Parts: sequence; C-alpha cells; structure tokens
Amino acid sequence: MTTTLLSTDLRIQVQSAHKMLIGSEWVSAASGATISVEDPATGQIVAEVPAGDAEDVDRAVAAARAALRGPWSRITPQERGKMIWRLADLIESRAQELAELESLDAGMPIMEARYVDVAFSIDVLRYYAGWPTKITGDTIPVSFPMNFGGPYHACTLREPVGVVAAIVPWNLPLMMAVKKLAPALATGNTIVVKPAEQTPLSIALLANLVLEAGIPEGVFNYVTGYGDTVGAALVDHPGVDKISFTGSGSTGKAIARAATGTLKRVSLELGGKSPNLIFDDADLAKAIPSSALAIFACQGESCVAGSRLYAQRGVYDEVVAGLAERARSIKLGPGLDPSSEMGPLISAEHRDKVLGYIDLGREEGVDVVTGGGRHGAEGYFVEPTILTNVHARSRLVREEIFGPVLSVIPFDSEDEVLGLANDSEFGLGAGVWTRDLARAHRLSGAIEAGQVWVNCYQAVDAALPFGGYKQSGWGRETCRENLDEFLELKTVVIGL
Ligand code: TXE
Repeated sequence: MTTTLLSTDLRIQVQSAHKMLIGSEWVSAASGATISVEDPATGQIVAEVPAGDAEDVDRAVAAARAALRGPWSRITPQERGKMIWRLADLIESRAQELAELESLDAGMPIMEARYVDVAFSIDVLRYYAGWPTKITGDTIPVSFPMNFGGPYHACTLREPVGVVAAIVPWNLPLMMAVKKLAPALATGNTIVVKPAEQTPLSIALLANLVLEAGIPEGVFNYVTGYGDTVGAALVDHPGVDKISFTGSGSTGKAIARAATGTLKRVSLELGGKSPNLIFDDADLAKAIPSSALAIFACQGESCVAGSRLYAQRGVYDEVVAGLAERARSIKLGPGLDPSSEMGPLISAEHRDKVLGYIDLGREEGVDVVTGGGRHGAEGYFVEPTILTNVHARSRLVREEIFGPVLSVIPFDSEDEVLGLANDSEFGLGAGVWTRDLARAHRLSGAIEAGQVWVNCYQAVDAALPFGGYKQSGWGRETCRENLDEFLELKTVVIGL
C-alpha cells in the first residue's frame, strides 16, 4: 500500500478519525455519515471523513457570520497581515507533511506537491499578507450640479463582502483553497471552505494551522462533503455573500444559476483547452521539454494544461518526435515514491473518461504516437499519450480531457494558427514559441486567453492575475485586482 511510504506519524494522522472545523469545534457530520477517501495509486481506502450536509453548512455559516462581527472585525490591518504571514510560515514548517498528504490524496508526484502546490500556497499567503494595510478608499471631489447645498466631504470605504464560501477542486487542493483563503482573510472576510470529496486531507491540516496562526475561531470553517449537498447548500445559503469556485464548467454554470436566488457574488475559475503554438523559428531545445511539461505535469489534471499543440510545418516532425521521446521516458508510479515523475489520475471514473477520449480518437482514425492506454494493474494510471492526425473539429481538441493526452496539429501560417487557437469556447492559457518579437506581441494581443506565455509555459506568480476569458470563468485569482472581488465599495457623503 502506498501509505507505507508515509512517515509513521503521518500515517496515524491520515487513518485517525477526521472531523470538520466549525467555529472552534472539531465535529463529525450532524448525520454521522462519512465519505471514504481513496489513494488513487492503489484504489485503497485511506481515510474516512465526515459527509456533511445542509445542517452542517448552517452551523458553519452561523459561525462565520458571528466571527465577522466578533474580534476579527477589531483586529488591525497590520495584525491581520501578520497572521496571514504566520500561516505561511506554519505551512512552510510543515511543507513535507502537507506535500505527502497531497501526493497520497491527489496522486501527484511528491516533488510537484512540494514545489508547486505547497510552495505556491506559501507564496500566495505572503503576497496577500502585505495587502491589509494597503486597502484604501478615495476622497472624491464632488460638484453636485443639482446644487444640494454644501459643501460636502465625499469618500469611499472598502469593506469586506462578508462570508465567503470556497468550493475547491481535487487537482491541487491546498493551493486552490489558499488562493481563495488568502484574499478573503486579507480583506477581512470570514470563510467556509469545502474541499472536493476526493481530497480533503491537506485542507484538514491547513485548518489546524489556521488556528495555530492565531486567526480567531469562526473565521475559517471547514466542511467536508459532496458537491450536491454541502456545495449546493453553500450556494443557496442566504448567509453566504460570495462564492469562490474552481472546478468544471458545468458545475460552475449550475452555481452561477443557483446563486441568482440570493444574488450572491460569484467568481469562477473553470476549465480550459489551452493552445500552445510552436513556430518554425522557435528554440526547440526549450519549446519541446516545456511543452511536454505543459501537458504532463500534474498528470494533465491542470486547468491550464497545454492540451492542443500547434506546430508549424517546418518543425512539426521534430516536435512530434521530441515530445514522444519525452513522453516515453516519463516514469509512472505512486506520487509518494520519489522516483515517480507522473502519478495516477484522481479516480477510476476519471481514468475511464480520459481513456474514453483516446478510444474516440481511435474511432476517428487518429495516430497514437505513444501511450494510449492504462499503466499497471492497480490504481488509476494512464500513459502519457500523444495523438496526431486529429481533426480540427474533433471533441479531442474542443473538450477538456484533464489527463495526459496531447493532440499535435500542424499549421502553415500565423493567421491560420490564430484562427485555430481562438476557435474554442475556452480562453484560459496559451503558449507561443517564437524568436520573432513582433509576432510575439501580435499574438499576445490577438489570442483570446487570460494568460499568454511567450517562450515559457505555466509561469504563474502570486502577483499576476490568473483567470479565464470566455467559458473559462469569471474574475481573476491572485493579483491586486482580485481583492475587489472580496470587497464592497461604500460611498459616504458628509454635508459640512
Ligand atoms: O468537477 P466539479 P469534477 C474539470 C475537469 C474534470 C471535470 C469534472 O475537466 O474532468 O471538471 O471534475 C463541487 N454545487 N475540472 O466532477 O463537479 C465538488 O464537490 C456546489 C477542472 O470533480 O466541478 C468539488 O468540491 N459545488 C478544474 C468542486 O465542486 C459542487 C478542477 C469541483 O467539482 C456541486 C477540477 C454543486 N452542485 C475539475 N457539484 C480546474 N478548473 O482546475 C460539485 N461541486
């Protein structure tokens, strides 16, 4: 069993009775029900966590509302910033444990868990720790043409939006939760976090660290459960002021529709089908390995995976051969095994969905250059797969597969590839590999995507906006602009 790769302490922690954090209390689900958590490398059950429902959500929202008016509202911005920084320090001091939990639960290689998921969570918290002291309103000179008398002093205040519900997916659980938690805390909100039912373990440890950081009880609440119970109850709840969601487009749309009932604010970070363009003049020594990482990092379970690769005719063969060589060299295995370079997919259901796309490709006559099947007899591994001869209208290039499956498509001209790149309902990320500076600028402007990477891929930073055009979502995470999504703007006019 993969859990034998955990330290003894951590194994005991994983196997111990899990609870949810509501206010200051660690509790089971009101119904007593539980959810089994699997190790995707073996399919074995590693933990049982509470299966919360609407009753638990009611209690968590009540705790978060009470905390909003409690000591949290009187903590100075500087102290709030220090607490967020302290949380980052605590995560850093427990980074190995968090990475192991993440790797066990979500399947990713331990190095990715440690140096992407956990490391970026720390960065995001440190970035937001600087913001509480810099959230200001404006003093606005007014003329009042209707001549209401005067003079007046007019200004704006920026206040927390209230109770935030964070609905988190399973691909990079800790990082996804922190990307919602950090701005919520920086702006003085309180939060109820619902992890994905598949991956609650790292967020349970995060909940402990939030309390250890001195963040007052009730500011952070953690409710485990399914999407159609806990998730839906949070979306419907009149005591929740904002939903911050990362996940599938269909669930995102359902949340947006349901949230109109209470007109709560909604931000959505949804899927993608990101194009990655390699031109004849590209530096292939960089483009090929980076493009392989763009699709195979996190087993392809990344919203910005570069899953449509367009290679210009002059380098097409070399690109396909280079990518195939890389794909064949990737060592698959349990994430907790330090020699593994790619882990299992999250579940049997998801593995079968990914394999279904490959089968569809075969029916459509694609060439499977490498991969194309399961790896090993146990767990949910899928081989790194490269497909060519894929039709431009195929579902393989239109739908998010969310697995290690790359379609490589040739193109001749810049205009042609721009049309192909933008012919998508998604608009999350895009890559451009070229030595032509003018082309880099032209395409950066013309590609419909929230982030365009030129001669690099998946370069993210806590200070940079992250989010999507079109059906890839609403709003931006990380970055300064993200703070506005957690703040109300109040106008105050004082007759002098
Ligand atoms: O997502 P869901 P799933 C994409 C990816 C993947 C597909 C399906 O293509 O194959 O989505 O994954 C909660 N009200 N992404 O089914 O359903 C759920 O419990 C409120 C892309 O796992 O969107 C979980 O916590 N909440 C993505 C979260 O939503 C609900 C990351 C995500 O689950 C709910 C993950 C409801 N009615 C999947 N139903 C990315 N953008 O990175 C479910 N949930």
